Amino acid sequence: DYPEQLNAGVELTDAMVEQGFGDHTALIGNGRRRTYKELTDWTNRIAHVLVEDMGVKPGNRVLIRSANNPAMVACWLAATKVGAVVVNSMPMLRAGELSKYVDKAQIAFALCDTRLMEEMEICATDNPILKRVVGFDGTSNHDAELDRLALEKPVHFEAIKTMQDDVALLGFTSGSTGEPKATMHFHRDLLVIADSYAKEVLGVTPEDIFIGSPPLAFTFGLGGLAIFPLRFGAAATLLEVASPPHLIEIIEKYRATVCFTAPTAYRAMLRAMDEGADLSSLRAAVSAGETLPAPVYDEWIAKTGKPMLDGIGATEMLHIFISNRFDDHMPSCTGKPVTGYVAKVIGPDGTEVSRGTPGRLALKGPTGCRYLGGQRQDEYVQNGWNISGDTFVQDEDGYFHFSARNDDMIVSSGYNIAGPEVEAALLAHESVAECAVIGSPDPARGTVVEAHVVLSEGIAETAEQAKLLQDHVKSMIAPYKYPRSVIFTSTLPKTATGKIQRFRLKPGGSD
Ligand code: 3SK
Repeated sequence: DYPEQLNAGVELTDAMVEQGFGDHTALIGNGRRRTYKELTDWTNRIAHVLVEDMGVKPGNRVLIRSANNPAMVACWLAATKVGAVVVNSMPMLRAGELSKYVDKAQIAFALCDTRLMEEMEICATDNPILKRVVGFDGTSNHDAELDRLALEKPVHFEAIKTMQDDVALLGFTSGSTGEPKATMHFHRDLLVIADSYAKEVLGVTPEDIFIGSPPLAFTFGLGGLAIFPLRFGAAATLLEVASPPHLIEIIEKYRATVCFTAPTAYRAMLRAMDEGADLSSLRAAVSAGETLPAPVYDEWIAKTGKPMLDGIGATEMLHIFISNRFDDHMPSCTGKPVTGYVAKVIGPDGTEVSRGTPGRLALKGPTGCRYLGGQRQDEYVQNGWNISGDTFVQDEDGYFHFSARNDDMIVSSGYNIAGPEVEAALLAHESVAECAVIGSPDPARGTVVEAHVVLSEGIAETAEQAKLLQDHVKSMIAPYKYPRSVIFTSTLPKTATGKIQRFRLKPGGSD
């Protein structure tokens, strides 16, 4: 139960100070610690800038472009306090990708880390609807326009009295088509995920120190690295570079207790433990975003004595809705629904299938899918059930086991990559006649992006040509989406009507 009048930004800052957490560490990042009181004052100053200098009004969409750092969290909270609708974006996005966000969400304002301004400015030039872009200093040296303006503002701000079901966040997700879609989430939703999953499954306490790799622009990261710690008076450690070695170094340095990352990073942690790394401070290791291989789960228990908590969520549902528990877990199993959520497995006709039979996962709960603009809403929500893009099996005891994704999404090292988007980038190169992109199994990353390419006549199939195409993709779309494997071929498998049969390119996928 939440009051009708509710502002999630206020609940995660001012309300925490009022509850006595003012002197507790809230954020650690870029070599500094900030208490809840400092974070609250910081967000209030930025809120003044948003309203008084930028002219942001309740309901306006504000894009935030940054790597994970305290300044990004402060900007997000401040924009939430002024009743704006925040659109967080990944730092790697190119101008063309940002333009799609701006167009789809009708974004008029942007706050951008000055180190990432180049592509933002190209986007602003191409999109007159984006009327004001203000830079902030992600290193928190207060050396940018937003910081200079904020320093002159008072630390008190009368937050906008939003209602619990006012939209606070637009989470973008690229479906199988690579076309980004925005999912709307209310102020209430931002708190529900903490009060359900984080409380029930993780049992967060003010002594916890969170760490992890998912971008705050991905709702997995926003929940795990900002909302969950701030809701319970705990601390969040924010890493701009979250490569496994850095993650390990910072876990050791701050004695982090709760980690959110993907199996690839946990595998690196296991190897680091063999070399003497001390990760004993971790009491909770949450794995999501890609399938957790049983050997990683087994080895983690053997080395730490604690289970790795596998879970599944979706941007449409905001966060994790099925999870293992500390006292109820097994390998190759995603667990049971989080408190407040109900799940079932359905067949093609929408009715529940019998236990042990694979089918589509359907969910109901306190959060749910609301696509901006409504397109595809009827596909995702049917008869009040959210139909996820995953195939699951529910066993006789009620546990859910992942089988496969239903669409063309490739999940590589925790990143969701839409194959068609990579294909479009490849096809934009003059040397590419045809191509098909698939996910290919990889021992280190789980899956990698693999491009099957038919070259234009006269172009040689060389390693240099493959490298050229990889660089070309990196220059067009976020570099993590580039095909790590490029296979040249003279033809692609097709149906009689000429549709490329990607499944036939996958291992064991021939007829
Ligand atoms: O499982 C996922 O991919 C996910 C998506 C959004 C939020 C949280 C999670 C775990």
